[in-house]
Amino acid sequence: MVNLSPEEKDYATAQWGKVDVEKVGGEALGRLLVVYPWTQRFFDSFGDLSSPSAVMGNAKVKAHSQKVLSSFSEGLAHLENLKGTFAELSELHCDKLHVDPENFTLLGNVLVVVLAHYLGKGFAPQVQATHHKVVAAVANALAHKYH
Ligand code: HEG
Repeated sequence: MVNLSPEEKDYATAQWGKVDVEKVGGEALGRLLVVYPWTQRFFDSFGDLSSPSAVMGNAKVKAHSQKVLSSFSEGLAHLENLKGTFAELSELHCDKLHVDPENFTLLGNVLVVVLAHYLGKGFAPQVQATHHKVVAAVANALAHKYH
């Protein structure tokens, strides 16, 4: 369970409802691959990732980010049971994909940066704190089945 007050929960859900998930998601995954280039190793079937503009324009990156972000939204709808919601995905990322869970934290942080960009002046410190709690809780849930 996430340690969010009822106000923070309402707030996180409401804010997320306003976000253009397609845009924010594509931007976040693309930026993860540019800012932390070693994360590209999981996506060697994605084609051209040779420059920031290649990454940001890569159709497979965009398509994959939609999967990631819709699953993230699913998490926001189940803040009371994140571990259950992400149990299968946690197993998949551990057993099949071998993704180091540190990467969930990196993606969460990039996502918060992208949200800051979109929310502009609305990104008050308490808003930032709320979003950080949510991404940290999702990262934690995704790492839960690792062994
Ligand atoms: Mg993961 C597949 C969700 C972070 C690497 N990821 C997937 C899928 C979902 C998902 C829903 C599709 C699963 C399926 O096909 O059944 N990923 C997801 C979330 C988050 C996350 C919610 C964090 C918020 N993933 C993540 C990170 C990496 C990664 C940080 C690596 C740096 N994911 C990864 C890879 C695949 C998926 C390599 C398989 C991609 C493919 O080949 O289609």
